[in-house]
Amino acid sequence: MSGSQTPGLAPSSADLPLPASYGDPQRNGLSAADLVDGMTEHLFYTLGRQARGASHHDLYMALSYAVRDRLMTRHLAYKDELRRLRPKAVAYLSAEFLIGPQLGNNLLMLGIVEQAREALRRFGINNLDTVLDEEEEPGLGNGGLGRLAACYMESLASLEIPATGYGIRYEFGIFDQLIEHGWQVEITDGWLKGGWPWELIQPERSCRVGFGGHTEQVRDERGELRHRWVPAEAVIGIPHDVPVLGFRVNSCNRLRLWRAGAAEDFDFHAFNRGDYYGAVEQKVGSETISKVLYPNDGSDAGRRLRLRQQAFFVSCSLQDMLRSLVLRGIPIEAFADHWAVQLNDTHPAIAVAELMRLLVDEHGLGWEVAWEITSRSIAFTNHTLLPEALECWDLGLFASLLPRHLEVILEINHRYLQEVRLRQPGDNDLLRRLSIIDETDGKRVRMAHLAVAAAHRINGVAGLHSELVRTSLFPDAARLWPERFTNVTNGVTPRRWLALAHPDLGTLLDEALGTAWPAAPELWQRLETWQNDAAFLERWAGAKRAAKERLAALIEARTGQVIDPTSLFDVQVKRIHEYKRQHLNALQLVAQYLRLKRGDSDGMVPRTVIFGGKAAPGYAMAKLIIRFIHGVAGVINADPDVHGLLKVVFLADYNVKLGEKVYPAADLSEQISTAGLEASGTGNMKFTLNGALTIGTLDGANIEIRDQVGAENFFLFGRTSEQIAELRAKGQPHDRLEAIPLAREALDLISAGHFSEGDGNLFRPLVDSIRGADPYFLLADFNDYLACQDQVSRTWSQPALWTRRSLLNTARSGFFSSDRAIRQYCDGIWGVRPLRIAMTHGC
Ligand code: NBG
Repeated sequence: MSGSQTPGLAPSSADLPLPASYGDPQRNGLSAADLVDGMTEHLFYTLGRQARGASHHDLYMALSYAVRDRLMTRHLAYKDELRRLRPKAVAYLSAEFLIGPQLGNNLLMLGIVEQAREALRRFGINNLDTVLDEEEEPGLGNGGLGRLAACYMESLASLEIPATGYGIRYEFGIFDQLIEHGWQVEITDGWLKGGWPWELIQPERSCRVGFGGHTEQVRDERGELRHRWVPAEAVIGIPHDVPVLGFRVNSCNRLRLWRAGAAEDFDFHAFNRGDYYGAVEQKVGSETISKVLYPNDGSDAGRRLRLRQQAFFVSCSLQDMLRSLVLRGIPIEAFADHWAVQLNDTHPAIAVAELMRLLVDEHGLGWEVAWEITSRSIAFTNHTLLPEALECWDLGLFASLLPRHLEVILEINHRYLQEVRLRQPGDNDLLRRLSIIDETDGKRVRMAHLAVAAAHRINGVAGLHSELVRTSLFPDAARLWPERFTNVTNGVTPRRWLALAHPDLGTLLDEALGTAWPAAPELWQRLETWQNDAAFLERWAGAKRAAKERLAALIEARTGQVIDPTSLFDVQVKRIHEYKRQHLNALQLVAQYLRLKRGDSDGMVPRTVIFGGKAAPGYAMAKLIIRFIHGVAGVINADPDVHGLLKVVFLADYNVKLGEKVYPAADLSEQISTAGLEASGTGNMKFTLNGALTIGTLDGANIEIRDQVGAENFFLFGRTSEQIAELRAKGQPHDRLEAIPLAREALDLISAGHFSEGDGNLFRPLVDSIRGADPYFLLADFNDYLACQDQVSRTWSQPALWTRRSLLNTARSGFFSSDRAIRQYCDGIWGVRPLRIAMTHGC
């Protein structure tokens, strides 16, 4: 398209100037001296500072800008290649991207950590971490699902797969957690306050999205009846792009996050009437769409706004994809050959209706052609079986905000159910179960059903979960269209979660395996060669000890608690939820405490039990669990009888940044969810990668972790998902507490107020839930859990054995690299291939 001109843009011509570094790795300035030059320029011109007197934050900003320049060189060269070769690309649609701090990661990706260290020394800084610590975490997600999206974006770039991540640029991300008197307090997360150097605003790529209004039918120029939507309101989506570079490759994708703005900043009609506040009102209303990330508390508050958020980012993203075809001269009919659209859970499921609307109403395609394109391009990942997390929208609310989308959905449903009738005539119950519109309790649109009706592939995120998706979540659809259902077990990126987070172990791996290991997990198995080599095991243990010392220092700085880095670090970090059973862990601690009080410390080893995680603000029981952990910690930590055998720590405000400190330091990973309820888990993989041993149930990806690392290197306990299902169906025995004396005593002690300064009522809801219906089966697994913890202690008392098992966990965790998962998506779902670019000058 050389020489062509888009209105308002400069002509694209080979004669126009390019930066000297463009497309040229040799002139790309990756030396320390180049970084110093870049930083100096940015300090001076971008930040308006002299190098003399620059603060740590200034230096963080300057280094980030200098690094971003180097990403841009690659990003623009990659974009040129995409424009030229027009390959198929992935569009990963997700309401959450928990990307974590960017600077350290991008230094690692570019391979310039040492150069950055040296550059900073020129500014009088001897410790890179002091500058890295300046970065505010972009908290654009709740937990696992959002972090998975970030790992996948990184792997896509590292595997050189063209991809865009589409989401929302929330002004306020997940709340910051404070702990006051043992209770969680939520603080607004102002991550943008100090400026965030990683995004580039692209106003000329803005999109317009409608809401409300009515629909009408009009005849087009060929006399055909067409639907037209006349929205009452329009909002503008403005792209904020974050470059995503792959590991030691030149492909640099992007995360395109949409910020909402008013279609017209200022309503002059209102202003001319003298109504200044009315004039800015619409602007304020539109901007609220991208203000805040919803914590997943299932509350009704703001449901309307949440639906607006979803429709907003999905519409902008699909318009953007369609525009990319137009710009590259590709016919709209070829959409599915150029875009693989992945729906990360149901939040973007409205894409099914929006793509149909855009293709039929705006681009004039026939319904059947549009449907074929939609279902060929869209695939859907389910991330949970918990009913409260499966989104449904009240029909009235839906109609008032998205009247045309509702018509489209009703038409999809009508045709879908016709197809079902043909396959299985006369089964009205089946139709009711499959219908996208749920009519059991007022009419509601079931977003998961919409996604299932359209998607050519539907996957769960671990073996057991995908099986349950087939057999219990969508059994009818899976019976009618078995070929559409598949599994892709989650993965995590070994770059951030090992190379970056655990530099000591990274150095050891560099020496043992060569520096390619972060992108070549098949090499990790070679570690087994050293499993009986005392000197190597000593170095392995040394790396772990270094990480533990760092975490101990951080805990002391944050909480004032002094912990012993030689004790067993027993860690449970994740969102607080009853199904994840942090309260099983805490109850077990009460039982251990009772044992110790009786002088029964046989076989116990010094342990530091570390918790971390946020509770959804509206989830009272989860917040009470946090309070309970603090109550138990307070008593145990203050009791001299415990003799240094037990210490309990709660790390406030758990996030990606803190995770990078915690995973490398863990000896034991607690993965103790009620079997059948954790879809996969990804924290479990990060621990394994870092050489922690797991104590866990047969749930989610724990099953595959155990298969990979070997049963003898995994502490297994608890009922299976079938046994839990059976117990759930036939009810649990009433006298079950009789068989678990330690649990009964522990519950009595809690009820007596021993962990709540004598207040017997404080933890009553928790105790009543366990003593009563015990919906998460703590008691069913309690004895087994306790016995398994004893086995952990016995193994810990044989340090050489423990270290050997730690090494085997890392050596055998290659399967859990997100590269493997992304390859599976590429081959089995998306049909996309890598696009390599070798950067040469002027490409
Ligand atoms: C979470 C599951 C985890 C899983 C992640 C990523 C949601 C809705 N689900 O088990 O609870 O690891 O998704 O797939 O956040």
